[in-house]
Amino acid sequence: ASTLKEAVAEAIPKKQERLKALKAKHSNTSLGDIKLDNLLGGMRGLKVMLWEGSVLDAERGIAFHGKSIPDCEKELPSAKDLGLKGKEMLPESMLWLLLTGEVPTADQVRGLSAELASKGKLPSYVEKIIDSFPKTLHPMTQFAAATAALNHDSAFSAAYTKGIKKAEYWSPTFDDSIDLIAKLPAVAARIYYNVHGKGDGKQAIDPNLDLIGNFSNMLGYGDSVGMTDFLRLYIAIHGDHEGGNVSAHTSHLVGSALSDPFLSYSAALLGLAGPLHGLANQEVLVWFKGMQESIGQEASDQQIEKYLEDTLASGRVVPGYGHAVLRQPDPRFSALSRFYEQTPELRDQPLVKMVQQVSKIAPVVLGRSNKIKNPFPNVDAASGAGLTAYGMTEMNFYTVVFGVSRALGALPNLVMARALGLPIERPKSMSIEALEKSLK
Ligand code: NMX
Ligand code: MLT
Repeated sequence: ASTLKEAVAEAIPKKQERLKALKAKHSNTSLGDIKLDNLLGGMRGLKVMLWEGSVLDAERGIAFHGKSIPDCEKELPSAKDLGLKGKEMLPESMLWLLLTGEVPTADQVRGLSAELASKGKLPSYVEKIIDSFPKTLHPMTQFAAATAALNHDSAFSAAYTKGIKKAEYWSPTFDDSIDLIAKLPAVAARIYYNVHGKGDGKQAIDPNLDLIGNFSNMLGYGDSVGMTDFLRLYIAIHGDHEGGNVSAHTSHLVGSALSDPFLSYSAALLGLAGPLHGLANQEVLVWFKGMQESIGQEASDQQIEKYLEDTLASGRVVPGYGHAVLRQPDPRFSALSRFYEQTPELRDQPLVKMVQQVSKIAPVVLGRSNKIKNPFPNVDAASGAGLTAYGMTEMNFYTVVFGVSRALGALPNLVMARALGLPIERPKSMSIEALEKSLK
């Protein structure tokens, strides 16, 4: 296949066959029973959703079609492989892997980058919508609203109105998904310019650059190879975290009503904007700032320990720590830490040093609580420090960067859900009275 769409078209019949075989043999096989704890505990652990891109293991962390982050770093075409400045894997490579299960060649990635660049410019009505938002409106609210507004030109919506057959749904869903992934950097950069005055607000998209090379230019960091490469790594590893997390699940749920990819992903962004989910990367910086103001930049381990204890005692969460599934340090945290250690200009940055220091103390303090199931750092504990060190100090923009990334996983799932003909999601809910009666 030379294009991603051709590769997806080749992958789909095989998936359909495998699913058909599973259904024929196992439609009534149990995948586990449901306890009251599952119903009241946010459905933790219930296997109730099909999601192809990645699987999260509590101990080993995320695997994208079976590949760990270090595997991806070794195997996926990188900036260097495409002759670009930098060396990190490209989010386009990750997108290809997530959609097809295959590692693309450098040429395939180059073609995909060019396609994304050709579709990256925003229609002027969306620019006007973004420009009309008050600077004080949170960037994530702006991001979700602008993303929803892009559905004006949805190929899926138009095809559905014309009466497209169910077997063909995946094709305009794919077209919308690529269109949206191409435009998210421009939406984000326009918001950054309006709210924080950085970048030049224009969408000068270079057809020979990768998605993140262009994103970095639009944000005003194009001269920094370090920042551009950091963004590539950041956006590649935040792309997918199986299907049950709030943003991914939201896009799946909303998409199951056949809402188009723009609407489905807008809804996902609104979930990502919550402090227990994507906004945690902003919260971490707020927490760090509070700590620096209270105990200073050169705080001792004992002072940090006390600050962590005080946070817990005040009834707040320590942002960047804990996880609903993981029971070990998040390999995405480790990947970012490795990047910091291997990058001389970052290694000694005060915030980077503090991230590393806190990551050794917090697990001990959180581990003393008998209710916190995972005392280890998640990705959000590390991600803001790199952005800050490269000059992006505006922490209310961090979740937008996460939001540019999560589309890489959420949108392929929508394509696959339509290719596999998955139905509208509609679980059963129970009232207390109904539970009392059925559990007597
Ligand atoms: N600080 C303080 N308390 C915590 C923390 C933490 N970092 N993590 C869990 N707990 C508490 C949790 O609030 C709950 O308390 P209660 O019973 O009083 O409601 C108790 O420990 C049990 O929670 P868990 O079963 O360990 O975690 P759960 O699966 O419910 O939640 C998170 C997972 C990620 C929401 C939770 O660990 C948290 O709030 N962490 C801080 C926010 C954060 O970093 N979120 C980012 C997640 C990654 N992402 O990018 O989305
Ligand atoms: C994510 O990346 O979505 C978070 O780690 C949250 C999760 O997986 O539950």
